[in-house]
Amino acid sequence: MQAIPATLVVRQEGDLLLVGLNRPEKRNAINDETLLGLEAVFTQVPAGVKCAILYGEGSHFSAGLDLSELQERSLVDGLHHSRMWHRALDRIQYGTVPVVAVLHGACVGGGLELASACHLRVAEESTFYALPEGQRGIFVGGGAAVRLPRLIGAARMADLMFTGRVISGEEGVPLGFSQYGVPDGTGLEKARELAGRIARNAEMTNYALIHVLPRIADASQSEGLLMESLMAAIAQASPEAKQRLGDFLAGRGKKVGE
Ligand code: 1HE
Repeated sequence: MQAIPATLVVRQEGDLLLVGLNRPEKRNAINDETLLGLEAVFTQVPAGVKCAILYGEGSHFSAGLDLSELQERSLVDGLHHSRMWHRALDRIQYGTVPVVAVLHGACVGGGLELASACHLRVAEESTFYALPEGQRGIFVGGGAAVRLPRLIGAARMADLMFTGRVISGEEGVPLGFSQYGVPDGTGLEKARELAGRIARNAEMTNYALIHVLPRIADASQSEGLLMESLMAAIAQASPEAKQRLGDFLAGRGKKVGE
């Protein structure tokens, strides 16, 4: 198993796992070592962890792909490299725990691709989104062509790449880049609050949201509806669901919004 490189910091806080990109002097540009480290971290999430938070040390979330490693690559190497990104980011999207990303400063190129593989995004005001691939003469390769249109729409993604447009953290909330916009310096606190709520969900609910909901979104209507029924039947039959429903009916459960 790949060791955790110094370009990542990983620590457990109770049932939360905090994973920090830790290459601030290079604006958390993601080199192969960091990417393989992320794959390893999300492949071996310790037992007892119920939710993870991904953030960036320093003044930016991530400046994307480490461009210094790109120049030397052949066509075939480029293909394998992109597939390596897909494999690593799939470990995040389809792993064992929901992942909340905390964004600030640059969230560009591969940094935006990484954020898109997480399940929730909290953006501080300083956040800015861009896909400089368009200006660098390359194309996205870390899954953005699939994941980003589902968040912001294909036309908006194309605009970012055609024109080099930069979207601010605040603008990004209604556009779907993030679900939460927060003042600078408060992203981790908000993520901890959200992760704490997520960690209290029934395990089967979180599993369904990570693994089943995105597959339903990819499926035809009739297949999607069948998958929904199967998942609904499995979830409602679990002892945890029966307990939670019973608690509510006995007046012990929380009301909506509590
Ligand atoms: C880097 C990278 C990088 C910074 N690869 N080294 N991403 C980009 O095209 C974004 C390129 N970066 C920037 O536009 C700026 O660095 C930022 C706006 C993010 C930050 O600006 P600033 O003024 O805070 O930092 P800086 O002075 O530009 O950079 C500090 C150092 O980080 C400097 O190195 P130094 O040795 O001269 O100190 C930079 O070279 C280095 N650095 N960004 C390598 N990206 C799976 S495919 C995905 C394809 C992509 O992601 S393409 C988009 C790449």
